[in-house]
Amino acid sequence: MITVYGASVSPFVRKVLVVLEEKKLAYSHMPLGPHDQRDEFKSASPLGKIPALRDGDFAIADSMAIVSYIDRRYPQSPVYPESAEDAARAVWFEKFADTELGKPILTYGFQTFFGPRFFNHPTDQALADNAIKVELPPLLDYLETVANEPFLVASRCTVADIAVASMFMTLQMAGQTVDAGRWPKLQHYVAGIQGRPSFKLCAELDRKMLAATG
Ligand SMILES: N[C@@H](CCC(=O)N[C@@H](CS)C(=O)NCC(=O)O)C(=O)O
Repeated sequence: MITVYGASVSPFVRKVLVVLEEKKLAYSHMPLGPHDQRDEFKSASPLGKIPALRDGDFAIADSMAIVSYIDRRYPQSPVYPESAEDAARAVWFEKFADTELGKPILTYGFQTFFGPRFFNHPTDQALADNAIKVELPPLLDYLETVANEPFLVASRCTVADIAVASMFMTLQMAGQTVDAGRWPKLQHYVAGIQGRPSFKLCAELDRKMLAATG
């Protein structure tokens, strides 16, 4: 049985949960936070980061490594495309979402929402403003040029869409949406991916967790 460690409010955990849902795999979920001290998590995540995954005797951390494992171990409804070109494009978008797009979104999210709410961390408004007003817009300008279809790569939902839409869900949790006046194609594209049942399930998990943590 697959076990996923990590709360769904993390965009990286969400990515893994959505992949498992899209592939219709059975799994159990332990919605713990980073640096949890339980042995079964610590032995799966050497740096204490979420997500981590265990599948029988095998354990691995990092969403990219996890999704790569899941897709090869359970090949049904693959989230990485077959052709060399499309597979490379999917990895491009996955990495772009996790790192370049993630930097301003996670900075903004931590400063304005997650830090104050979960870590008693005061907001640095200058840092938050710089992330949302200076760092993020050029990245959205780029995405606007590629968000012409329902999917970014290969005419079906791949890890590219899952990683990008997952990161935008974190931005939404911090109270910001993609401005449809400035980035209309991107806004429409993100709404389409987030309308999938796999994303709706994660949104419900987030809602329940936020309700439970007041
Ligand atoms: N590249 C990693 C990033 C994971 C990550 O940074 N997770 C955050 C939560 S969103 C975390 O555990 N942070 C704790 C830390 O950095 O010590 C992945 O894709 O899984």
